[in-house]
Amino acid sequence: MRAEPCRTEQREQRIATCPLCEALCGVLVEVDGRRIREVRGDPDDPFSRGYICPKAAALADLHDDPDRIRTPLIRAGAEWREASWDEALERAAAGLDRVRRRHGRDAVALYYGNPVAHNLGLLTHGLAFRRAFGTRNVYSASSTDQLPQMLAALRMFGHLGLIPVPDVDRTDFFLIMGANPVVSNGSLMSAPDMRRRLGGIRQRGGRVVVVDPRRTQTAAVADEHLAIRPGADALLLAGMLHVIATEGWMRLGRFAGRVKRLDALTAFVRDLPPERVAGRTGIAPEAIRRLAAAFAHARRAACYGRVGLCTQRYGTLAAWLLQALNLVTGRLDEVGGVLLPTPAVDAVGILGRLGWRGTFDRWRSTARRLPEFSGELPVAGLADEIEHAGPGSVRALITVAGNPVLSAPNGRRLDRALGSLEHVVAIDPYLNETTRHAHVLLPPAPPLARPHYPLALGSFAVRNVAKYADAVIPRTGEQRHDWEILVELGGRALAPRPLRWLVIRAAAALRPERILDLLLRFGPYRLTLARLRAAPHGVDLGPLQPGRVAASIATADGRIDIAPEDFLREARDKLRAEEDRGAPDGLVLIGRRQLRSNNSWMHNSPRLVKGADRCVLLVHPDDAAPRQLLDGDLAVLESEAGTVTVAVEVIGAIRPGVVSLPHGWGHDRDGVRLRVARLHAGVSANDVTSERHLDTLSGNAAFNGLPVTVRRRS
Ligand SMILES: Nc1nc2c(c(=O)[nH]1)N[C@H]1C(S)=C(S)[C@@H](COP(=O)(O)OP(=O)(O)OC[C@H]3O[C@@H](n4cnc5c(=O)[nH]c(N)nc54)[C@H](O)[C@@H]3O)O[C@H]1N2
Ligand SMILES: Nc1nc2c(c(=O)[nH]1)N[C@H]1C(S)=C(S)[C@@H](COP(=O)(O)OP(=O)(O)OC[C@H]3O[C@@H](n4cnc5c(=O)[nH]c(N)nc54)[C@H](O)[C@@H]3O)O[C@H]1N2
Ligand code: SF4
Ligand SMILES: [Mo]
Repeated sequence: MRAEPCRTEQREQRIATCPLCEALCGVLVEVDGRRIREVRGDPDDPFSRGYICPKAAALADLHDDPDRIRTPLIRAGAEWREASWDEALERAAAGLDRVRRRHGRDAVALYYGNPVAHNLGLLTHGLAFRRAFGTRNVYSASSTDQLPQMLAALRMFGHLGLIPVPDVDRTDFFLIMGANPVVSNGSLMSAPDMRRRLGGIRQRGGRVVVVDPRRTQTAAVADEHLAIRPGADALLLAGMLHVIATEGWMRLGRFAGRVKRLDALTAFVRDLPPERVAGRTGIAPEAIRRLAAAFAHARRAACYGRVGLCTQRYGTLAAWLLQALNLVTGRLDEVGGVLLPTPAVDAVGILGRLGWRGTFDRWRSTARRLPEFSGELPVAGLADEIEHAGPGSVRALITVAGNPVLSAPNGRRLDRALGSLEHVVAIDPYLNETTRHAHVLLPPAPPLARPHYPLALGSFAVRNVAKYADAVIPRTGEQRHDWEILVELGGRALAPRPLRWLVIRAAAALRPERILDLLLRFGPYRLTLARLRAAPHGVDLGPLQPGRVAASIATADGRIDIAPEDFLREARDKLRAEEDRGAPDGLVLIGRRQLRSNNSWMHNSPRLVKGADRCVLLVHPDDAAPRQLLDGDLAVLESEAGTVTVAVEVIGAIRPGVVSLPHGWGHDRDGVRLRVARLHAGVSANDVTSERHLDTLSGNAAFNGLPVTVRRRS
């Protein structure tokens, strides 16, 4: 924020950015002393222009939530007691030190959750913290999310952060696969007010096509909806590429001469015509041909995929073929296609220049042999790493802004495994399903108490904008920022005793704002923090520029690999067999997001959870009838991994054979201190998802397309 001139009574208005999701909406926060009175959209924000979603107002609930933990807690048995920062940090560090000495470095695991991406201090200090522990057991929400897109980027472009964003405001044909941005507000595509932007495409005479097993809120405002069978996106894309290759519609545009192994790709798709993939995809051959032609011939077109595309068995193959489609139709790096932003701090570019372009499969996890990526392991294997109890097993865990008990596949099993650990430290503002297993809970200052700059997400925004906000209500002397906790904890646990305070002081002197200022100065616009402070609504840096992808290709030979060997092998060995399998004969489960919910952690906001319970299973009438299920009935949803009992909503807007349950619910476990959320507990979708049902290449969780049964609860 920067003090605004307008001042009414005690109230003051501060300008900030909502830190809850990737849309980066500008907000005006009215404060009264240390209280938040109101949060509104900032009409002068050049990016969001006043748009906010209902979650912004809930920032006030978050700030004032009596259940938000304000003092460090130490657990003794089932009891918690408040402790000073010094005692809690000392206890937390001593336990980590003990486990490291007894069982080695890898015995301490780290888990970084989704809010890390929205937290400046965790971004500036989190990587060093992780490095300092030197453990191979690093986990994050990435392996329940975008890992397939990262791996495809690494293999094709040589850098796992090189994920181009759709140029929504200038495209004429927007193909959306496995994403529901009208509800999620966009991901790896920061674009506030998606409804307006999609409307803009249609007003320009363009088309929006959504590929999704459910007729989502995004599909409802699109020109066409193709209700694909879950898990078949790679085959659909292969069918489209077949048409484009055989019709001779391929054009590489600026990448002609810089693409290798195109013949291998065309050879692969040659015998996957629409007629062959129609059965498994559930999409008629004529519709696939029509889609391929429309995409190839539109003046400007962009294909975009997200969580639904990634979290399936062939997520990496789908992410690869999606980018191949953009590339062979000349959409990559062109206006109205998919482009790379030029953010004021080019985090992806800086990491690349420092040699950190990402790695894959340098080692495998001990128990499950899941592949490493960029020093991390897939979280689907974490329970096994704890439970195998042999050499190298995990004995301690640090969670930072994560709730894997509700967010990782087979959370029930992980829940049990966490209970067996010798030492757990949680850096989190809530005592929830995961952090209840902590021995020490270290609560950070709330979001509006910290400065905000989208260090990571600027690289995925649909327009170049720079925006910095100071803390709306600065933290008190008693509160600690996340990054300060990392510095103190890391220093105490790892630095040799005589050097400890020196290390901590030196690291603490590198404040996130100072680092940011430096990065801005060396950035493409030579900005400074002072300059951004003087323009609190944000600085518009213009539309995305073509040519950035071409300039950023980081492969050894400078060429794009359009048919990476290991992808092609997997596609030949497994995906082809899939195509012959046809439709699954029973029901399959998919997930969904909800506007008034944010993964697992906003359900303690009274204004967000009010109204009808939202944790319901969507079932098509054709599937409900034979099971004698009526709207509102309780059903037992069961998979190989587990069972939940949940109310059903019978609805036509989902493909027959598919049922949908949102994740992030299930707040009625013992020891959870979320009084509002408990009243709207719901069930956890991840008590049903399986830690064995993974993307075959990357080990990413395959939440979607999981075989399940549904029966009426007797
Ligand atoms: N079935 C199913 N499961 C899914 C998904 C799905 O689509 N279906 N989606 C997956 C995806 S995409 C994601 S990203 C993951 C998310 O998975 P996670 O990141 O593990 O979980 P979140 O629900 O985001 O929990 C965030 C945690 O951070 C805490 N927190 C919030 N803000 C801060 C902060 O500023 N500092 C600190 N220290 N803590 C904070 C909250 O209290 C909460 O405990 O879930 C995944 N799980
Ligand atoms: N309100 C709200 N906003 C959020 C979040 C939230 O929890 N609530 N979470 C944030 C996070 S962490 C993320 S990563 C983003 C995610 O952003 P999105 O990817 O837009 O999120 P989802 O709504 O999960 O969309 C996934 C879609 O994929 C569909 N789907 C499922 N299986 C398949 C399949 O096999 N093929 C295809 N083609 N589609 C399939 C689902 O029906 C669903 O509509 O949202 C972010 N924004
Ligand atoms: S869409 Fe909602 S949650 Fe996301 S940044 Fe905007 S106001 Fe915040
Ligand atoms: Mo996510």
